[in-house]
Amino acid sequence: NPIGIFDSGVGGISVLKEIRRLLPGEDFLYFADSAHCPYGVKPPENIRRRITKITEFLIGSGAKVIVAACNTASIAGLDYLRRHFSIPIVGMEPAIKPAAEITRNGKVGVLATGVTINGERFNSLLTRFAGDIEVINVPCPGLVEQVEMGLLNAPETAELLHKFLNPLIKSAVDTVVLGCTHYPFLRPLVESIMGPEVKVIDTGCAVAKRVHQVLQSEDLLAESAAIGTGIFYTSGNPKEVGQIIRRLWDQPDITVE
Ligand code: DGN
Repeated sequence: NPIGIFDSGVGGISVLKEIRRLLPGEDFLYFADSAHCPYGVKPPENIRRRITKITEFLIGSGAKVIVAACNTASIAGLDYLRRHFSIPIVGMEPAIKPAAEITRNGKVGVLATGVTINGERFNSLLTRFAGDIEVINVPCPGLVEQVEMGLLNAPETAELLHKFLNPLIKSAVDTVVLGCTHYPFLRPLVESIMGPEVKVIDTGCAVAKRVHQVLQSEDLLAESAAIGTGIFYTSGNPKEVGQIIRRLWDQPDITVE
């Protein structure tokens, strides 16, 4: 059976890539909720309603595990999903713990959506892991939309990023957390603005490892040695969204429905 993975849009593909790298034999179903993107400015109840529908769809299509490849959805509704569905659900969380471990000057910047930064789960992450570290949170409205349009390197995207990164440069952070699954696609731009001394981290790889652990412990790992199959679904226009998906998921032969 496939891994079911979803995001408000195409951002979760950054997580899917890590899962494919670690578990190439697994089939997947990816759901991009493009018609309701961005989640980052919506009331948490609306987000919970959407992700419940999507999870039902993925389970109905045979998913053996669900990956909420969206920090916003995980902050707003992971506990909720876990209460409502009995199959394993893996979620995202901004990389506060690793950032606290690697920072040398005790100053960390977090880029995420407003819902994530204001979420209770995020607050408890800070309480648990940030300790004495100074964490500067920057909500980044508009950035998800740039990625959804495939504008990974456009001047307007760079301009927006300059604006969001400016407070982090001023505070001299040495670590930047990409707390939204869309942002790893902007990593080259973030790195070039912050300079080589600053570490830029996300949790895609850790989440892939967690998926592996969960599948292993539930005895659900794919047995075939062949590369797994994948289907992309979108609540938006399959043609338009398909174009961006093909750019971000640079493997041939994909289906977008
Ligand atoms: N990819 C989502 C996240 O990780 O938070 C973006 C949410 C959104 O749609 N704004």
